[in-house]
Amino acid sequence: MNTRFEFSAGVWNINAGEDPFGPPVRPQLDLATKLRMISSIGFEYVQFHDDDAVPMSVPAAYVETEAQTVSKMCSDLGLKVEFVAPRLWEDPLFADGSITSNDPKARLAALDRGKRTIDIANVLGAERIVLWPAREGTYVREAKDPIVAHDRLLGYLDNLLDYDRHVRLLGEMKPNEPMDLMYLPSTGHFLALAARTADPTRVGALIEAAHSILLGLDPSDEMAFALWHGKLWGVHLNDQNGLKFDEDKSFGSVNLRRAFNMVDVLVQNNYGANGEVVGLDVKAMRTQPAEIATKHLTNSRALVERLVEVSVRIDREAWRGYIEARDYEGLDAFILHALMGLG
Ligand code: XLS
Ligand code: MG
Repeated sequence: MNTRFEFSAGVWNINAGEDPFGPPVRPQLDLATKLRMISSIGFEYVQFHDDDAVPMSVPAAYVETEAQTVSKMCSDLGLKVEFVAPRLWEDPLFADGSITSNDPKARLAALDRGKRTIDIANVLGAERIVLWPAREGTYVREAKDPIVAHDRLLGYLDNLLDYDRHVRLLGEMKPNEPMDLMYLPSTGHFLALAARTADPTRVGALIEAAHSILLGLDPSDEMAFALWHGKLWGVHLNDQNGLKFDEDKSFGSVNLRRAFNMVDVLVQNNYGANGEVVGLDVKAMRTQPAEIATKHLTNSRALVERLVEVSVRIDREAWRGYIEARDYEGLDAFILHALMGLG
């Protein structure tokens, strides 16, 4: 069992509050300020998209030098880098997807970008590359050949595994948004693909709670499934109020019991024993004043830590007793009472 987690946040988790319906409401901050904020609230790790670390405008010959500058900024603040993720969804060239695009130019650009991401990660000291295949799906199903699409996804993983012999690839799957329908919508789909790669030992998963909820699944069961495979190499804890857009709400803010079950499965199965950390992919509300726009992160972390205490203190013998008696009504109330501090 692990009760001492290290925490990680993406630089995108400090933002100016823009959404698809409105412009920024807080000042746009530069990378150095965001890193200082993440470090000042006591987080041990930071996560980057490739262009958060090295903007795409930086010519190839200077990527390494620029990444070294970012690496120094992090180490000066005592921050370690958990992963780098290629942003394969923003460039207009990727409008129809990148890895599965019908346009060979887009597919080539996706591969170049994946390799560039690995180069950056190597300088930043991160062996994990997270793939959120945001546009690898369709707006209308007839637009792509699904068999070919899966071949392309497999080929992409194999190419990156071959490019760097140490890199680890973590699929972060999500069933929808921005596309209507995604290929490989769940962790299970991704792990089935991983098993067919040239080196399955270097392909695993990062599970985001909100994404599991969007699938209609219980995130703690999804995490348990990946743990059982030895493949849970990252998590994005957050919350989500039902089947709507990806809300990235503070951890536990919608469903405390669901949050407890996630923490409990991580604690009881020694998550973190191989260097895994707890990522919080949460978004500050648009209403939050700039001076206090890190509370979504600090509150989420505090909640994880409190739920770790619940997981440690809960009376496991009483819990087992309810199971043995097949008194699931009793177990139901027992868990609720524990979460209310009455247990
Ligand atoms: C979006 C994803 C994204 C990834 C990193 O839904 O959660 O933020 O975590 O690319
Ligand atoms: Mg995420």
